[in-house]
Amino acid sequence: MAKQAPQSDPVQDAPQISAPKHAAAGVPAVLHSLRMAGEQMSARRTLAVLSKVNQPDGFDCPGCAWPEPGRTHTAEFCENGAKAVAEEATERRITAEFFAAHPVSELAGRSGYWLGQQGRLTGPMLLDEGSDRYVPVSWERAFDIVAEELRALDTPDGAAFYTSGRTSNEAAFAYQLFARRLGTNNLPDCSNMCHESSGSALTETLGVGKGSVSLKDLYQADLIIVAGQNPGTNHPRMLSALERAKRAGATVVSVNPLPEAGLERFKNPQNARGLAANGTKLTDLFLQIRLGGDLALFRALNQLVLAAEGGTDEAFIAEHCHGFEEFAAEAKSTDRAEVLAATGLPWEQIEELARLVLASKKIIVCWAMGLTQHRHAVATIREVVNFLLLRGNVGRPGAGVCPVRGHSNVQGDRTMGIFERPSAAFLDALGREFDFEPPREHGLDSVDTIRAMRDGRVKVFFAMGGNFVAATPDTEVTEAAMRRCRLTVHVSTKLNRSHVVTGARALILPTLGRTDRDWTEAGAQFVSVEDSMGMVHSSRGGLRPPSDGLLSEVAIVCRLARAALGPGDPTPWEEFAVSYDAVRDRISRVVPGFEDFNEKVRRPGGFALPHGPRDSRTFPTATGRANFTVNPLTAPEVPEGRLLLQTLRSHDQYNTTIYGLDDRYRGITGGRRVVLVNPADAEQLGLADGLYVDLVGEWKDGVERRAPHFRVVHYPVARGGAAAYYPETNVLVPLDSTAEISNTPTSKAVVIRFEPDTGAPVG
Ligand SMILES: Nc1nc2c(c(=O)[nH]1)N[C@H]1C(S)=C(S)[C@@H](COP(=O)(O)OP(=O)(O)OC[C@H]3O[C@@H](n4cnc5c(=O)[nH]c(N)nc54)[C@H](O)[C@@H]3O)O[C@H]1N2
Ligand SMILES: Nc1nc2c(c(=O)[nH]1)N[C@H]1C(S)=C(S)[C@@H](COP(=O)(O)OP(=O)(O)OC[C@H]3O[C@@H](n4cnc5c(=O)[nH]c(N)nc54)[C@H](O)[C@@H]3O)O[C@H]1N2
Ligand SMILES: [Mo]
Repeated sequence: MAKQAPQSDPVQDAPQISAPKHAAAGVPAVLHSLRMAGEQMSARRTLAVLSKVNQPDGFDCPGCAWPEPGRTHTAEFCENGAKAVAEEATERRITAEFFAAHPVSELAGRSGYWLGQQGRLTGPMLLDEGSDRYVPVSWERAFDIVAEELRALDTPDGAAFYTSGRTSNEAAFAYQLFARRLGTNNLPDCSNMCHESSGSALTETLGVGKGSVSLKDLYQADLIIVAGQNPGTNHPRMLSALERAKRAGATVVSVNPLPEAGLERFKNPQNARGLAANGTKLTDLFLQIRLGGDLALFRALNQLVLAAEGGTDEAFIAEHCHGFEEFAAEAKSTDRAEVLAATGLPWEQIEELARLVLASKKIIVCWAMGLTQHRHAVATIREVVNFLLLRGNVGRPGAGVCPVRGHSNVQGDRTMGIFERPSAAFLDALGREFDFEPPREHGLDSVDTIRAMRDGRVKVFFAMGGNFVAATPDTEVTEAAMRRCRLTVHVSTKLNRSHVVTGARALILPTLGRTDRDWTEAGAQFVSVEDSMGMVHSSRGGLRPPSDGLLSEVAIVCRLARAALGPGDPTPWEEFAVSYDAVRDRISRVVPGFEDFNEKVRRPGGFALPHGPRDSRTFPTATGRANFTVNPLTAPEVPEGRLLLQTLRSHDQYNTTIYGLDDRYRGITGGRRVVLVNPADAEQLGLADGLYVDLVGEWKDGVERRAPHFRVVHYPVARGGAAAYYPETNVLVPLDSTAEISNTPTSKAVVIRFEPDTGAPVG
């Protein structure tokens, strides 16, 4: 029997606080994930689906982008992967009756959690102009509506095509081809809000905007620095890799304003040590840095390495690098007082880390949103690259850059051409293969898309997955921008906020997820994905789809393309829709590294994409060498009486999808409207633990941004900073507050003040 979703909105925000934990995973994690799965589906289905996660004949976990170890394992998933699977494989269903019973105006008052809990979408739905209810619509009519609205635009640039990072390589390739055939590079994606800063910094310095290490490198490293990342929650399988690295002798350093439980100690539920004892201590040195202090930290480290006798790899620098002299002059001038102020760290700790660095031959730096979502994020990551280049830690085993990607195929989508600023080489190859002239003018990223919708320049918004209005900054501005559109369309698996904040007309196009079987006239199809370390492999779902009314993402793109481009378009969309091999053949001729794609993707475990810096120390940069860069020391400025807020994830959510209200490791349950403040700052600001306050954003545009009704929690965060969950706090992130160069919203650096709880409605 289908599982029933709760009818009333269960979110009663009443946070309960207990002491933070000091270890991650272990048996409670396993039990928790099984309980969550049990709420969504039968025990038989749970077993059937979980036995196929990350197995060679199964599907790629829709959770994070952390790679799978080569050999197969009895269970190659984690607690949060199991939650991601259960969320998708749920037996709950949303039918036409649901939409008949719930007008959009009512759904707009529901929490994101409630919307997500209603189950899988089962048929295409249309919200017509002036109507308050979604009604069923045929696929043909739905595609015709999109085609009509696209044709009504003055220019193809009046449309934007967003992608979230779960979309397969095959769907992504077809999707970008469609957009470019139509004539626009408006291909914003979630990466714009995520690792864009990493891509910008790495492309400039190393020539490839991706990580340069494999799992094997991690196991061989002497020193692993994990900065601005919470793997215990967001990449739990990384903990097994760190555990293995530690057993092989690695030292692990974590740099974070919060003592995250997952990094402190790990109880691996898959081995005896994890089941019985206290688990493995992961972090050898914890640097509790101030928000945004990482640039200063790496500058100080570089200064110390430069000052140490034999500290640098001179041969590597001479042979492979460019710009060393200018960089070194700047780094040597680093002012200690500025470093201490920016990092909040004792100088002895920085020296201790420098000693570890000088004692290590092979170093890897891992990072995620704690580094990428700051105003000076690109400069910070460039300085990380300087740090690694100094001692030759790029392009040899056990060493390199490791930006840990978020969505399970966000890296692959970019490889497939989901990018508003494609390279000329990519466009040339695409144009050659499909015999057309792709648009050359750069398109809009996520932030610029919001501006364009706000200003009436973009009138059709199309999303391949994701939850754009909830994931983007400045919620009120973004929602108003969406409402100005002529048409908003979402290809989705589950209901979310973006379906109920719409343009004049709106469409929901339900699609197959990773866990679903995908059959076409040509037989069983599979798709492919690329993980955070550049490994490409196949993914094949096995479950019966939630309804017969669903199309795959590939089929949706192809049928839409035909409707919009007309019968005269020479692209074989009909063939692509039924045979993903046909799409892969084209990819193999357009995207470097995908030669013989159809053969290589069928190898168990898949194949590795080439990576010049990693494979042969060749650097496809503007200078043809690895570039040192000069990054003036800056840090966020916070006026008296204010704190800097970072917006982060709880243990019980996947981005805007809320699984539950249990942030177990941080000891916060039963509610999400909490703000974590250091007790010493709290005392100065008169913020008693348990007090309810409004968070008020301060930004130079003078606009008041208010997030009402947050419970103050005294928590060991670094001084001067505060932390609260995303997406509840996105209302506070100004649209125009973005990172230099990458244009990524500064979600980890929002200046706030605290005001008494006004009782304003919680949005
Ligand atoms: N279960 C689960 N898994 C996920 C996701 C999810 O929501 N749930 N999301 C996926 C996605 S799309 C992504 S991008 C990743 C995100 O993975 P993370 O980047 O780990 O996610 P955040 O919760 O944003 O955590 C940021 C971490 O950086 C720290 N931090 C914040 N500011 C700074 C700073 O200035 N300096 C330093 N050194 N540290 C800082 C925070 O304290 C926190 O530990 O996870 C992916 N995996
Ligand atoms: N304040 C703040 N804002 C942030 C961040 C932050 O740290 N702080 N992090 C940013 C980051 S790193 C990211 S990546 C973005 C995330 O932004 P998005 O990727 O846009 O958001 P998600 O919440 O991951 O999207 C969830 C929705 O995707 C749909 N979905 C799930 N699986 C599939 C599928 O297989 N196919 C299709 N078509 N749809 C599917 C479901 O309908 C679900 O509701 O948010 C960013 N926003
Ligand atoms: Mo992300």
